[in-house]
Amino acid sequence: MAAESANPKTRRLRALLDPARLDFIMEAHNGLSARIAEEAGFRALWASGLSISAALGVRDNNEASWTQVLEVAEFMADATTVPILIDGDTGFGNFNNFRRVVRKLEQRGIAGVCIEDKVFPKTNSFLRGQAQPLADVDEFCGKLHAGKAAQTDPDFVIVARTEALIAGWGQAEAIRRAEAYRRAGADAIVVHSAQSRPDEILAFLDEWAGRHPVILIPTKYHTTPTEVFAVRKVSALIWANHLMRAALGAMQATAARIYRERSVTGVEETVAPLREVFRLQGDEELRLAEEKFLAAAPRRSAVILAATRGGPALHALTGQVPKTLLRVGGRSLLDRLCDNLQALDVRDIAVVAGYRKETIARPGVVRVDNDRWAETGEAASLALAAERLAGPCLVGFGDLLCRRHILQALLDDPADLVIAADRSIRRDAGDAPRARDVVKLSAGPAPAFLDAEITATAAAFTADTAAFDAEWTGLLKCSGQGAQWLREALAQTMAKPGAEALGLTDVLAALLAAGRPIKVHLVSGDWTTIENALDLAEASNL
Ligand code: SPV
Ligand code: MG
Repeated sequence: MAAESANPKTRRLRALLDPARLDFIMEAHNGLSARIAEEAGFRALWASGLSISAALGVRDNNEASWTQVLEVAEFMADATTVPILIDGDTGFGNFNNFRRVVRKLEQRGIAGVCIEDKVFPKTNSFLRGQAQPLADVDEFCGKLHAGKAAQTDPDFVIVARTEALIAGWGQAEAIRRAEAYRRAGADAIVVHSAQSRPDEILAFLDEWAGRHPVILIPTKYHTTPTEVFAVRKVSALIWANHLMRAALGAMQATAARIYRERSVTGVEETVAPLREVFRLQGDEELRLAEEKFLAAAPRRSAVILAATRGGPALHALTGQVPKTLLRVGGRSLLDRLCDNLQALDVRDIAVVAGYRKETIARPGVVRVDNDRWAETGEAASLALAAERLAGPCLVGFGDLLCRRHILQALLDDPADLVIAADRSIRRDAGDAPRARDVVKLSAGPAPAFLDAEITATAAAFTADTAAFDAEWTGLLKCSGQGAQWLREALAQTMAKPGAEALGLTDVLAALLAAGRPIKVHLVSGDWTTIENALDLAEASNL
């Protein structure tokens, strides 16, 4: 007797052949149905040729190639811990093809194969059964010998199935063939029947007298009580196609109803909830693995401040929507910003909304409401989203239009706090400064084409731009540490008298006052903010 296998699946399938206990092998036809069958309690699975080909939309006539069937069986094996007995049809060729099949099945984690004594290409036994030719007994025995010689796992199971009864060759021929296959090394015998009564099967079992393990497929004689087979020491019953047939009926009814009702609402409560789909797919395992293995790559987030309507110069355009929904080139400022952020792998985006907040509804973007937008400033809006300031995080204004490279440069910068500022301060046609927020740089403006060593030394809103070196774009990037500092500075700022009206430059000033260096990434154009209709018209030049 060969040594026991190290493979628990083949060991369990071999143990299941024990005639002392009747066991059940459940059909499955893909990874999902295999997992469902295992969860129901089945200790082994039948990779049915009929069900797999039906699920693939082809006939059970070897229309799917054996490697295509093997691909399906591999998904089933990956999805489960119980052994799979695969329907090997006629062995997919002669002894030589079957040898290769056995080796490949072992490699793909399949515990056993059942082959039937018909000729390639076979037809399902319940179709024109009497007309189907049987294999030559000696040729089939050679195939069994070759398969047994090819297996490397001592517990891999090869089952021989005779179709003698279905083909109308009678009891004696069924016994003769089963005995020949036993002698050729088959680990168990399947004797198949297409009759609705079990008489010919029971007659076979009586004459066979337990000389070797027997497996039955009671698809047609299904009303026979299971106990009848148990007392006759049948090793296992294969429930051969019932998950495929159950799915088929459910799909037909569901498709018809959805078509009829022109809506999916009616079926919503009869179909499986999505959370059950995700559970069966094993999403929980992936979530835990992500926690374990993705820790080094924190998620990038962004908070966009977009609570205001914009100044009176924009009121003609913002009667129905907040400023951030003004369109440039057919797309809103908010969509443009979010598209760019998402393209840069920023997954968690929150928008602080106030004026006409209900119009801000972008899938995948969280809305944080500032219902007191009319009386409060930027710092108050950001404070409402304070708990979202974590990890690499970008803060910006909803009326910003900028090219993606500016956002990318900030996100890629490892400094804890980085702002983007433009060396040239915006002026209007009459040369009057029209910058919103300005910063003073540690290195002064003139030679400062590169930003490596430049930090901000002051940040303020002022009409006196002469005292400052650059205009702040309104973009701030924080590392995890920077986000913590920002939350602290925000809390300090909001504790000040009159805090409700304060802006983000006040928060930047609080950061600087607390000794937190703010790196300045210098840009030259490629961004703008929208203050009036002319800005909007010119913005499409960007
Ligand atoms: C199968 O499930 O593909 C079988 C069993 O071979 S039967 O359909 O009864 O032939
Ligand atoms: Mg089959």
